[in-house]
Amino acid sequence: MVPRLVGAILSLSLVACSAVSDVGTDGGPSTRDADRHGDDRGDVDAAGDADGRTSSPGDVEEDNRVDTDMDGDGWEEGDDCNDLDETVNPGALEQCNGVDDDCNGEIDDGAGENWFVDADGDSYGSEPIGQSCDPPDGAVPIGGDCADDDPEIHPGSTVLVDGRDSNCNGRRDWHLTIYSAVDDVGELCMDGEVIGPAGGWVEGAVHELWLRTGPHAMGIHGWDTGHVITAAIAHLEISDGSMWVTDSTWRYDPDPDQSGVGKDGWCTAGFDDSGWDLAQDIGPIGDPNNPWGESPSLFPEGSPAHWIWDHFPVDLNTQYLRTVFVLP
Ligand SMILES: [Ca+2]
Ligand SMILES: [Ca+2]
Ligand SMILES: [Ca+2]
Ligand SMILES: [Ca+2]
Repeated sequence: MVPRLVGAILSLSLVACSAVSDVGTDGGPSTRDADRHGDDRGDVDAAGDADGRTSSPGDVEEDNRVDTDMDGDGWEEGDDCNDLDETVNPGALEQCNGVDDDCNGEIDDGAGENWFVDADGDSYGSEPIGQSCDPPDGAVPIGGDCADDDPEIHPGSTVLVDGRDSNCNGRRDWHLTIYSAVDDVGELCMDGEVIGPAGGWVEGAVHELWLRTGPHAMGIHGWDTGHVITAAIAHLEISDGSMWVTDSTWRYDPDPDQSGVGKDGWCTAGFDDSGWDLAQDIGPIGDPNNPWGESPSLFPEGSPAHWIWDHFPVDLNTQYLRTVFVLP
């Protein structure tokens, strides 16, 4: 109540003074100085509440009294639950400070962090459990754990978990096993990177690597040391049983000696291979009509992979074969 009394006394004293002088800047009675303060300002009763008193521009209430804003925060003392503290008023943001900052009658309400249950203790939560200044038991301030029963799986995880989305980015990790062979020699690439020799036709080669959900390109660059035949065979599989093998859907570069821009990115999924031709199927492993017998020996038993090549007889000493496959 003290601020209201001070305001009233102040206003009364101004009224008393104004009776002494009421002169405008032209020396005569002011036509503007309605409050008779003798200051020639356009003082008006802003609230229009007919209380006969001037006040600050904030006096907009029809309450017939002079409103005050002691702390200058724009909220008058009738609305400001602490008119001596400019950080406390109905427009303030509630903070975790033990004070009712926004004058709604509750302390620290709606302040603090959003908390999440973290069932597997990896510091990332799943289910939101609301906002508060103090963390509920076992809660963490970061959500996004797409597997809250596995501490190896959370946003930012660098652990690879076969068949799972280990870093919660919507893509699963897959461990691939790739069997390949080339007559005579060659190299294997995946998504633009050479991953190693493709293996010779007698045994072949086995490579293991990790890839994530989405499209990937695999390429085989092979060549024949005798300029007679170059052919290739490959078999990729993942733990859910999906497999991709060489067949007549693969494509080969009809102009394999072309280098430079024409070959840029040939082993990436985004490469436009519409100008490449479909490979020719020479038959599956073990086909008596092909020259390789049961080879290559490292391939899994019963592999449905087929030997493929670009054309026969080979009149160039090199071939590029590629395919794009999509991991689930
Ligand atoms: Ca105030
Ligand atoms: Ca509050
Ligand atoms: Ca967790
Ligand atoms: Ca987890």
